[in-house]
Formats: sequence, structure tokens, C-alpha cells
Amino acid sequence: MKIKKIILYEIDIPMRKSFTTGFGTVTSRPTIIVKLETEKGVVGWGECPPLPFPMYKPETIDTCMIVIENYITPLILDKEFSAIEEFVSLYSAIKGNLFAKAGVETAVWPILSQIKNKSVAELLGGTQKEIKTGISVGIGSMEETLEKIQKGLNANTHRVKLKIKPGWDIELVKKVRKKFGDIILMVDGNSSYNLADIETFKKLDNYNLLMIEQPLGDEDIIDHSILQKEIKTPICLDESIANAEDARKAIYLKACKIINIKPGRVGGLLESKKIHDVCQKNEIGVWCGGMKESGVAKALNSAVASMPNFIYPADMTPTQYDFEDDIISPNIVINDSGNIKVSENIGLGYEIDEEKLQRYTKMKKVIQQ
Ligand code: OSB
Ligand code: MG
Repeated sequence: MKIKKIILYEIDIPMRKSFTTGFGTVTSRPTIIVKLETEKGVVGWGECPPLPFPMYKPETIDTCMIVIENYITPLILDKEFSAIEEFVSLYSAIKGNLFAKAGVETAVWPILSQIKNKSVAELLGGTQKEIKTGISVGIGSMEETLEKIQKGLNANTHRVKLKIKPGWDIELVKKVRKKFGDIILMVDGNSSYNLADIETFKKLDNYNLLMIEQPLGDEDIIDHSILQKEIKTPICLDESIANAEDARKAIYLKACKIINIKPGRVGGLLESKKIHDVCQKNEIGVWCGGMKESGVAKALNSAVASMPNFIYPADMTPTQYDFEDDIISPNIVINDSGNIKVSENIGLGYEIDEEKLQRYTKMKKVIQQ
């Protein structure tokens, strides 16, 4: 098949409440929705969800728009491919820019799903019918934090993740443990610490945390392996893992006991599966991270999270929890067990609400030959 038409929608969905991490605050969610169309008119939707500023990873919405339009598009437009591996190899000469690559790569899976008449989850070898979810609580006042946790627990969340940074860690965890007792709790440092903070992590070791996510440098695995030897709480790597090779090296160095897989961060679903497989082989459990994306990415992420080695709750909240609205129909919902059902439908698994897509589109680019 060949991709004949690419449409990029730079959208912005209003959030109910702002989300703050160690590297900034977002009050609405700009993201890029990608629509691909083949020569036979088969359509696939994907999403490219970096943050608007280069503080999580180097990419931003702006860099992704440029990279997709100027560099990826010329390599994929009107080029023959059949398997996903062939599609990805069309642009493999481009270094990095994994969010940009994920934008187009994720949109190919719903196309393959239609051609092969199998759901995306089935194409990936998914076995889980529902996925467990957890909430990610940003940095805010103590009162706001406790309120958000209560709201998540009321919605049957399986675990609570707290964003931490130096000075907003031990006291926070202590208060949350005191108020909510034995809930499944973890923290995410988003690379804001270094080895000089080792005492902080030794103290956190006393709070029975499920894991500590990405405490140290965003490309580091060496210092994480030093830290992991000093603490019993499992370290989970997020930012440091860009591909399956990184995962292999991190496992070899014992830099972590768990890996967070985010399709956007690693360039799409194929690399997500490769990371899943190398972790499974080495008995390292994984879970699906999130970027507070729109429903398009959440739909595809839930297919990814259905693979068997996704054994911890995913960072995925129902639309209503974070956003005023979404662009897919039906909305992502969490059932009474705190789970999201993995769609068995062909394609994305959800419909795109074109009227809403238009409403939230700030800029649209149509690229065809
Ligand atoms: O580090 O996991 C992270 C959101 C934006 C950027 C980085 C991260 C996050 C989250 C949100 O933690 C998870 C979600 O989508 O609910
Ligand atoms: Mg993280």
C-alpha cells in the first residue's frame, strides 16, 4: 500500500485543572492528531503528544510539526510498504524525533487493522481484555493533592502516582500515607534528582512505594544502577528508555526493575512491542505511561497495554477526569473495577468526532502529491 495523503491537526483541548510537574504547568493540552490515507482510501488516525515545551524530552509540538512535514512526509508519501517494519524503515535514517515518528507510526496501525481485519490489540499479540488504570497527580498544594487522590480513589483507581521534586517528596508521601493508609502508591521524579539526593530515596524506602519512576537524569542509566543497589524500592525508568536497546542495557546494568512504556516517547507501537518483549524475556514487568493525551493516543495505548507483560496499572484516566471534552466517540471510560476495556473493534477502535476535531483545531496542514 501507499500513503497518498497526510493531514496534521494541531489541536488544543481545554483541561479541567492544570497539571504541574517538576518541569512546568499545562492548563490546556495541545497535541497533534495525524490522519493518513492510503491510495485505496483506507484511513488511519494517530497522535503525536509531546509536551508544548522541551522539558520532558527535547521535542515540542512545534518541532514535531516541522519534522513530520519537512522530513518524515517526503520519505513516506507515495512509498510502497506492506508490514509495519517496512513503513518504519522508510524514515529510519532520521535520528531521534521519536514523538514525531510516533505521530505517523501510530496512524498506520489502524490502517493495518482494517486491511488484516484484526483489532490493533490482536495485531500486537494483546491478551488482556481490560487494563488496570492509575492516576498521575501533579505538583500542587497539599490540599489540592489530597483532593485529587480522593477523587481518583472514588473512581476506583488502582494506584496513585505522585509527581515529586526536591523539597516536595518525603513530607508529601508521609501525609498521603497517613491520610489514605495502605493504597498502592508510587512517585515520579521526572529526572529532577541526582545521586547527591540518595538520603531522600533511602527515606522514601520506608513508605512501601510500588516504584520510584525516573528519579535521576533523563538519559542516565549508570547512576540509576548505582541508586538501585542502595534502595529496595524498585526503580522504574521512563525518560531514559527510548528504544528496546536502551531497555536491554538498563536491564543488564540493573538500573531498574520496571519499565514505563509510552508509545509516543519511543516512536510508536512497534518499538513499544519490542521493549515489551525484551522486558518479558528478562522478567522485568512493564506498564503503559501516558502524556495526558487525547482519546486517539489513549485508544492506541490501551491496545499496547493489553500485551501480557503489562502487569502494573497504566497512567490513563477517563476523559472527564482531566479534560472538558475529547475528540473520540465513545469517550474513554473506566468501569466500576477501575479498568478500561480494550477495544475489539477494527481500526482505532473508536470513532473520530470530526465536528469536535474541527472545533479544537488551531492549525491544519494537508499534505499530498
Ligand atoms: O513522566 O509520566 C510522566 C505527563 C506528561 C509528561 C510526562 C509524564 C506525564 C504523566 C501523566 O505522568 C500521565 C497521564 O497521562 O495520566
Ligand atoms: Mg514519568
